[in-house]
Amino acid sequence: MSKVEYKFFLCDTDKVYQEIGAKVLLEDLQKMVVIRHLETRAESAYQHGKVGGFFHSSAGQEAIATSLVRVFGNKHWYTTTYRCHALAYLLGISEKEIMAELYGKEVGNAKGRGGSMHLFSDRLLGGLAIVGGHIPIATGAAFSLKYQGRQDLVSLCFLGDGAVAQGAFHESLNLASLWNLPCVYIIENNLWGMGTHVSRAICKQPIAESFAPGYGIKSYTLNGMDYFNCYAGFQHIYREIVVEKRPILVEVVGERFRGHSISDPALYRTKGELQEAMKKDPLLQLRDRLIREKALTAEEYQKMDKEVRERVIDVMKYAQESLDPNPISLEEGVFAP
Ligand SMILES: Cc1ncc(C[n+]2csc(CCOP(=O)(O)OP(=O)(O)O)c2C)c(N)n1
Repeated sequence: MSKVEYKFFLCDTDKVYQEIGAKVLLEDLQKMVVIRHLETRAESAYQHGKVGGFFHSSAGQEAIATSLVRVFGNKHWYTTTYRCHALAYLLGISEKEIMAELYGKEVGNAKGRGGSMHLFSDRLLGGLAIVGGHIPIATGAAFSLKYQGRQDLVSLCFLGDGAVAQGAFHESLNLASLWNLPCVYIIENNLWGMGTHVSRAICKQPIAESFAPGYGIKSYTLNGMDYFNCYAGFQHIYREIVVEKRPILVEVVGERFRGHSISDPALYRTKGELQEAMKKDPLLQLRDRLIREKALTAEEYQKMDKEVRERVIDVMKYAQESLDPNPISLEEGVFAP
């Protein structure tokens, strides 16, 4: 595999730190800890047969959605893939609602019908499981915003590197450029599409930098392991899109720490490669920075981590004890023209 030279968005991390401030950074660190614990615990529940269907962890990628939602807030349209727990949580779906959905319970986010891959909210159009299938949906959301004259809002579309090989990606970029649609396409390049390395699936890299010029749109590449780089890049992108009202292609380079899904032991990656990736853990990097700045002590972090872990265990208990959907309601909410 040849090494790709990424030109990450240039930012002065010290300045970004000062601008965001320790209070907000501590909040975001805590959110990343919640996401990590929610997914770690849910994986163990899955292994104990309590959670069914598919399950995709975002461990290692938490800084991306966390910084983006911090910058954009929750008033825009969001669309994402099956790897959707983090975004759903960040957009306000409670830990209880998420866990109960994974357990298939009536009090779950989609009344137990959607499972791990289909979380949603009034702003999150989904958790959608067809690779690339959601990109035209996000593009349509951007079209509707433009049509309705909502100058203040944009559509934010998360996708994986594997989805770049889908026709829907290219069709969407073409129309978004042609019609000046306010859509940010965020490719979370975690280096793998299931067990296939990105270099064996996508003809040209860096992805955003290579493909955006063909559609006449701007691109940015961000370091997904670095909360500050993501924050600074997304802030720049937000300021740009509300003025220029043109689509933007973003590639955020990171690495997932777990297999593609729970059933994938990730044998295509050596232990050494994984260890190298985990040394760059975005959550621990943010923690260490806050400790260096004396905004947090190691003891305070441990206490917070323990509190979150215990709360997530309580949430599992809640999910376990909640009612299954009543079989009589099986056909409710089913759209059949
Ligand atoms: C149209 C379609 N083809 C194949 C699949 C099976 N599939 C599920 S995830 C996946 C890999 C996608 O990789 P990527 O887009 O890089 O996202 P990541 O899982 O890394 O977040 C594939 C091929 C699918 N869900 N939909």
